[in-house]
Amino acid sequence: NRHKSGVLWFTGLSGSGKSTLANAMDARLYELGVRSYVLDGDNIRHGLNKGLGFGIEDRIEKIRRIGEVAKLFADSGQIVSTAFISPFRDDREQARNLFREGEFIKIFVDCPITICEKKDPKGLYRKARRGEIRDFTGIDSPYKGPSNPELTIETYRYSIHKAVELVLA
Ligand code: GGZ
Repeated sequence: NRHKSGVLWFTGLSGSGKSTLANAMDARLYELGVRSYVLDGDNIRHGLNKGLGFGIEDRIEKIRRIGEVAKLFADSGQIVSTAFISPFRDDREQARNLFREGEFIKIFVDCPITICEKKDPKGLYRKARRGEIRDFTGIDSPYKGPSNPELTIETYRYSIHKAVELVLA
């Protein structure tokens, strides 16, 4: 069962729904017989990116590594979904440059910060507002929205099911 390989590069704020959408997409691809894998904080932070934090230099290095690992997964014939804030354009473009035309699909997971902040499941926005966490994306660290995403999903408008269908299409 041969299929295309490549990367679905989800980018967006903390709490915008990147991991949720990437994991739902992964489940859908599995149903379709497509080999896929998700890279997100859960499987990357404590290993590959251990010791790297949220300052600008560290974020750049984290995204560089994720691009390289995503490339290996794509080389192995899989669709890899990456779910990291990846706040900077240059870093996302550097990742894109590792792939052939059409193999890198950047998906802007678009959710207003007011909504992300209202949900705040881990209480991180609250801590950032109080100054208990520094360099928090959208509060005191920048997020540069993509100017040329292949796709934008306004997650606050859609069910997860609908969002998955939009990505699949
Ligand atoms: C942003 C932070 C920070 C700071 C901890 N800034 O909602 P979450 O918890 O699960 O998603 C956020 C996650 C972001 O990690 P990434 O690897 O995606 O970021 S980046 O691509 O910019 O390197 C949040 C948590 O880590 N978190 N501190 N200061 N998010």
